[in-house]
Amino acid sequence: MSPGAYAERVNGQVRMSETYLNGTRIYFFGGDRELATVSTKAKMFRLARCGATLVPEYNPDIVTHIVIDDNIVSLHHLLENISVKRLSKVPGHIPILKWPWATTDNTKKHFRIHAAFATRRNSVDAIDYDPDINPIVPPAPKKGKEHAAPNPEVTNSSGEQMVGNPSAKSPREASSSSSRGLEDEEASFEKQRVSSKPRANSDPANENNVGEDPLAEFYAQARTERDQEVQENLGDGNKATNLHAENGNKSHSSGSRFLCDGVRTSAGQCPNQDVIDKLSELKKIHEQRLMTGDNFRVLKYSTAINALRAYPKRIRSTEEAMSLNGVAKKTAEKIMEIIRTGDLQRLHHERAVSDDIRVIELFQGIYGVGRQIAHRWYNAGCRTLDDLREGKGGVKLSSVQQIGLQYYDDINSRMPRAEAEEIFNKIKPFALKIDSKLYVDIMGSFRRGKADCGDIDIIITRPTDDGRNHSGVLSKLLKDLRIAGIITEDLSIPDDWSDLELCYRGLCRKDSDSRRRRIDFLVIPWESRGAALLYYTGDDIFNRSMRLKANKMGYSLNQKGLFAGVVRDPQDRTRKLNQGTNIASATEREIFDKLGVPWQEPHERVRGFS
Ligand code: DCT
Ligand code: MG
Repeated sequence: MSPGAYAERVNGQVRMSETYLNGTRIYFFGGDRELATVSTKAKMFRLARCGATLVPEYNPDIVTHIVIDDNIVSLHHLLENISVKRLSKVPGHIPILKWPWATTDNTKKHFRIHAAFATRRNSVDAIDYDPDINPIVPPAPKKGKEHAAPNPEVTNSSGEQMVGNPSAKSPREASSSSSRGLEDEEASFEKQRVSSKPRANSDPANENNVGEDPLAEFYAQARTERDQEVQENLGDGNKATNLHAENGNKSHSSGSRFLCDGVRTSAGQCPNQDVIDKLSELKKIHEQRLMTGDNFRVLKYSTAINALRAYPKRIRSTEEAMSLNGVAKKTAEKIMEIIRTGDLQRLHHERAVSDDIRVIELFQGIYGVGRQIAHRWYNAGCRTLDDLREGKGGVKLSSVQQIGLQYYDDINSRMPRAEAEEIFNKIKPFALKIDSKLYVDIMGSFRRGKADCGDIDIIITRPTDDGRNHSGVLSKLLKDLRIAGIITEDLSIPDDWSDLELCYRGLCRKDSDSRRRRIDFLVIPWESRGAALLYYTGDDIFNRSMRLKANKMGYSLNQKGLFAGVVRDPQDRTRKLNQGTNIASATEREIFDKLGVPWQEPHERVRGFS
């Protein structure tokens, strides 16, 4: 939903709880244009709760105030959004204010210090200066003397890969915001939410926001909206998809269908795959941008890509493209350009101006290198893999990154299915020799029947009916496989080898003449084997849909099981206040059943196209 549409919706629906913005007609710009982020929605919601009327589109004859999310929006960004060439073209009676202005009942008092752009402070003075209530503000520092405050969002390294840690991800995963755990997607969403909170007291003028999130009460509403939209994109909704639900959905939830509910009717390539490929590239470019501010584009293209994936026919017109969820006019025009010409000029332009992006992507192909590290190396002057090898600009690689660099091509190429099978067939007897009761199987794309595999995902567990378990098995197995020359390098090893739940990542090879291949061992407790099998089989989009459906039904699904009654901390949704009750985990089938999802064999669980 666009911010404008959300503004309209909020105007009609929100119950006013405070009145200090009564009579204002606010145009809010949170940096997003076609798809309103949770943060934007929450802020609009709050404005309306405090009495403001939200103006869906900037119109100087209507708007009384412009409020921007000052953490995200630059001057250029705002002007582009309101289609105005220069700031001076915004009439002087419309103050442009930073978000914190709206959060306290100080609206008149603080006009001047909340002015988003220094050059407009005077005009704001002219309209609203009231010596009784306007505080004396020290003059702005002279040009050249201003010290930029450190920006924690730029320097913050939380997005960086943890190298040599069990949670380190493959380069492929490192480049995506989602990570392996079913829980992680929500966690990453929530982290974004937390990081998008106004920083407590980040603005000295905002004396009332110390230590609390003024938006906390609005997130639940915004999250519900987000979930509805995600579901519309993942499920059949009102729009056509190439899915069908085999049995009527026995869902105890909203009665709508989820992507996981039906088997794909037409196997093979998506009819708009060429469009998806081009939009994916464009999305990747925006993801890689050094500066923040393009998040809304990333979201816009993600939504369009999801909608296209689920669309059963070749798109034929701009109108048809616009009928897809989340596809607005500009994106629809891009879709038609690709369909008509097989190309997208915008992509050429972006590639040309974005050499940094190409280099950063190249560096992210090194195992253990995330976006932040790649940026740091770029900023140190490195442009090629050889620059890194030579330590240009003082760049130093960790031992894992050195392995990633040494086997760059091997790690970044996919192996034929037969090779994965051959390697697995060598490994399995070593495991059974250690303990003949072990359950050892190959998961991921291999189990889904794909013709090529990015890595080998091996799951290990053991029944406990004889009073024994698989503690210590993995370290023995790896030792044997190293001696046999199958495991060649370790990338990330567990902390405590005796745990019943472990994750190991490394490199292996079929024989001494073969390429290195990525391999993961996932050791799991016997009782959670069904949930683990389900999760590690994927594909990731199918998993996401299962999890979303579970959430809608009030459950929580992860690789350990399906849980009922999980309570999350409302302030930090990544934190569970209790673990809930495990209601299904031993077999895949019981999880399907509890969720009312028709049983599907692994090869039928393909939802993505790549
Ligand atoms: N997975 C997931 N979400 C992710 C990543 C992984 O649900 N973001 C699950 C589904 C597949 C499984 O983990 C194994 O992951 P990968 O090996 O990364 O994927 P794959 O499907 O096996 O594909 P590839 O052939 O590229 O390894
Ligand atoms: Mg895999």
